[in-house]
Amino acid sequence: MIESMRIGIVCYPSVGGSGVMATELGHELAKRGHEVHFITYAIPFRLRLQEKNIFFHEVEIDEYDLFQYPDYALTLAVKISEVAEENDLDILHTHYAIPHATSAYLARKILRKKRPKIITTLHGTDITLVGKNPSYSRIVKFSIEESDGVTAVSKDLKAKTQQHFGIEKEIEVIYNFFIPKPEVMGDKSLRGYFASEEEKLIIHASNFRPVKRALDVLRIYCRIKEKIGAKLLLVGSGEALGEVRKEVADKGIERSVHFLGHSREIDRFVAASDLFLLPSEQESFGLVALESMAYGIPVVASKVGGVPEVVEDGKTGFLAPVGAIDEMAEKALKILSDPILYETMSRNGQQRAGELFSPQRIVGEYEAYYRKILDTP
Ligand code: GMT
Repeated sequence: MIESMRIGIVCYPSVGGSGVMATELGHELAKRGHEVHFITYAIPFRLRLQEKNIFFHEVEIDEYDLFQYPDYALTLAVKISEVAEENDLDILHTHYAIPHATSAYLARKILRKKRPKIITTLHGTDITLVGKNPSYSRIVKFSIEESDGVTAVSKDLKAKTQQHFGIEKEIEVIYNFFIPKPEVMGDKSLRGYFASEEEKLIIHASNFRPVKRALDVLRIYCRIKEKIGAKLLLVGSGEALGEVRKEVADKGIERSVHFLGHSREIDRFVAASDLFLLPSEQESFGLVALESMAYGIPVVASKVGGVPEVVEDGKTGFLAPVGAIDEMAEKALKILSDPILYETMSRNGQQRAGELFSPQRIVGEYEAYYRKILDTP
């Protein structure tokens, strides 16, 4: 039994895997008796404030005339220092390095008496995209090195962080976890709304940033549709959605592609589908792939970043090189037209999600890591 801790969590409250993970981790830690303080500019969308041991502290964003751009990093640092002092925090866990790890560093400098240990979890583009940008690079490296503990959501992200920043500091790999909703598991009731019984339902959900290669999703789907009846669900919104809509209109397939927009609960759509497509350019983990597997939905994804650590190629789905549209379509068709292969992959996915990426396992790893960092002078 691990003694209870007072933990501050800093994350992005908006839709996105890092914020979702931070929120779910907070819920699980609170259930285990720890006091969990969320510090961010809005209530994280999945946060259940009504639950025991959960607290929320809003960071105000002040828009002063002189500032052309509103500041967040500094007000966050001040808020972290206040919350840490008032609540006697043991641990401050920042999710996504920019600017959270830097604000945490500043907060620790402000504090005079007890300073919480800072743990930074790297999620992906804080290293592979934004972090690499020379305008941020030095401060990202500095903030990682100044954290008391650093975790990465995959072995691949750890390796990339070490290579790119030349960081020698130990980085612990702690995977993401996912808790499937029992009431959604196996629920195919939404299927009939989008597809007929003979048709397959393909899904993609993301923030539709260029890194997600949303046009590849559409093109893979079109190749599948040449061979079998299928409909496509696109969940989410973002800058790349416009070009997808245009191509859908150009091809005249408006009745086959359903744009569902932004959804806070994609579980029901995923569970009702037959296959998830994730042809991203870069993906440090691929939380949606894990979510699909947990609901027994096979995944066809690009072999990139940490995805091969989540999706077991040939067992819980198939992987192919980035941009290999024909190969991904071929592999999708293989899964969709072979009921025995489908069932096997579906079962394997659920088993893998439950064994390797369960909250019991991952939250336990975080607790042990917190304790280790607290015990390190
Ligand atoms: O980096 C992003 O694209 C945003 C970030 C997020 O906040 O959702 O996504 C990253 O973190 C997720 C949670 O750990 C991972 O599942 C995603 O793979 C990762 N995105 C990328 O690496 C592109």
